[in-house]
Amino acid sequence: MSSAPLVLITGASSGIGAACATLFARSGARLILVARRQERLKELALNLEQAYGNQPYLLTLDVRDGEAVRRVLEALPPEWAAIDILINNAGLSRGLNQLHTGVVQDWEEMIDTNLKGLLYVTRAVLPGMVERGRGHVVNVGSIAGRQTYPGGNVYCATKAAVRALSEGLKLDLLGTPIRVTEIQPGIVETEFSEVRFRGDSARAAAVYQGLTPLTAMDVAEVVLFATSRPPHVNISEILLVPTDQASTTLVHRH
Ligand code: NDP
Ligand code: 8X3
Repeated sequence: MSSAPLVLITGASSGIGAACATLFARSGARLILVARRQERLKELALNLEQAYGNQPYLLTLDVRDGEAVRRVLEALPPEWAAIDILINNAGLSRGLNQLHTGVVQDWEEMIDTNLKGLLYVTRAVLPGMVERGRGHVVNVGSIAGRQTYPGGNVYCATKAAVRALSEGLKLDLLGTPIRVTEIQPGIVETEFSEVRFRGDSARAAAVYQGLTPLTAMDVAEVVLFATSRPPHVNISEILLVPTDQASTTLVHRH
């Protein structure tokens, strides 16, 4: 890989994606940043420019729109087309309902974003990596993909699917130099719970109360580590949790 890898990050407008953008910019990478909120991306780009002289390429894109994803990524200017590292991070949860009281629209949103969105982006980027004989796909899964928790039903299912897809990618890419890593965080304090509880800040804050959660930077550091190993080393998966978290349901609150 060249000294300035080209890194595409989905969900870069907030949380783990924004932290990855910051760390990769600091490490000298060139960045393509994807999210729906253009203003957020512009604000981040300004910060990266001021801090590191980094000028990312911004894509205001909804990963659920498969046709748009294909069109926009196919039309990348040549100097932005040879993506070395794809970080499939865009994702969300909606609600914490029991399945039998679940909201179908919430299910659609989680499946369309966490699962189908990841597939659309990967399908658009991966052929170029295979053709060039280099590349690294990082999928942001979750502890929730390994262990379901009450009310997590569909969200956990999407993350279990991310796990299966990461494994499938590794199998399909065997014999190529392309690497595949799945990062599985536990509780990370980001906008995740605000989104899950649709702006109910008190309920969102309660998720992180009395424990020391991971920060988005903690996760980004692991992503940077996994993607900076020598070419013969593939970090297949990493589960990282706060010291205060033993499982999805067992958390120590002070
Ligand atoms: P945030 O809500 O802070 O960030 C989510 C990011 O995803 C935002 O940048 C958002 O941007 C983007 N996004 C959501 N939907 C779409 C879409 N349709 N198209 C493009 N971008 C989209 O949460 P996190 O940083 O915590 O979440 C990042 C990933 O980490 C998710 O996959 C999440 O499931 C996973 N994760 C989070 C954990 C946590 O505890 N926080 C733990 C384990 C995994 P915009 O709204 O501008 O489009
Ligand atoms: C996000 C972490 O435990 O809230 O994937 O599902 S959890």
